[in-house]
Amino acid sequence: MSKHPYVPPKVWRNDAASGGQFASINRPIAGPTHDKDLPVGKHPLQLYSLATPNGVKVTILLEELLALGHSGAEYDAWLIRIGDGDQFSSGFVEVNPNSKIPALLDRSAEPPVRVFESGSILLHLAEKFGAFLPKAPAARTETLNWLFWQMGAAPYLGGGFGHFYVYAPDKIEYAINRFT
Ligand SMILES: N[C@@H](CCC(=O)N[C@@H](CS)C(=O)NCC(=O)O)C(=O)O
Repeated sequence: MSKHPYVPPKVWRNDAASGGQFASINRPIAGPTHDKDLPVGKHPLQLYSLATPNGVKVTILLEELLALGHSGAEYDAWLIRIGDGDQFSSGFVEVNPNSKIPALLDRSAEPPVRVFESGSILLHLAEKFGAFLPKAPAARTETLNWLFWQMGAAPYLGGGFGHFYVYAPDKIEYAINRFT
């Protein structure tokens, strides 16, 4: 719980106890907390993810590609339990230094290409398979408009609203109104 009235300190320090339900994730520092390699399966695409709204974007695209007949989109899906800190393993941090799912390792290239940020993964897959991203300039731009909107605007505002409305230990009218 935060203290009232809250006066922001001159130098902010991480106080994990004030982090509410998500204190164990979204660490304000980078780097691995433990040494552990990621598992690798038999397919060229290795997906390290979890069924959150950011995670499912990638799984949906992979399944749509497979449904269209792109057999190269076969993938191994590995569960990353963010509540247990799997995103802070040395292996995961090598694929995404920002320690967030989804992350993809494209082993069809040599050396393998790491891809993180769900939007970057969607673009990588769309370009790799020549699908779901029109070639005509205007249509391509319109698609990218919405790709960037769903990366930069929708999760920030929707996530911010949900966080302050439901999860925040204190209900802050200003924050709720702003994100709504
Ligand atoms: N902008 C990123 C957001 C990814 C993200 O926030 N992932 C969350 C789950 S939805 C996560 O892995 N959180 C773990 C943590 O922050 O420690 C993307 O679109 O890939």
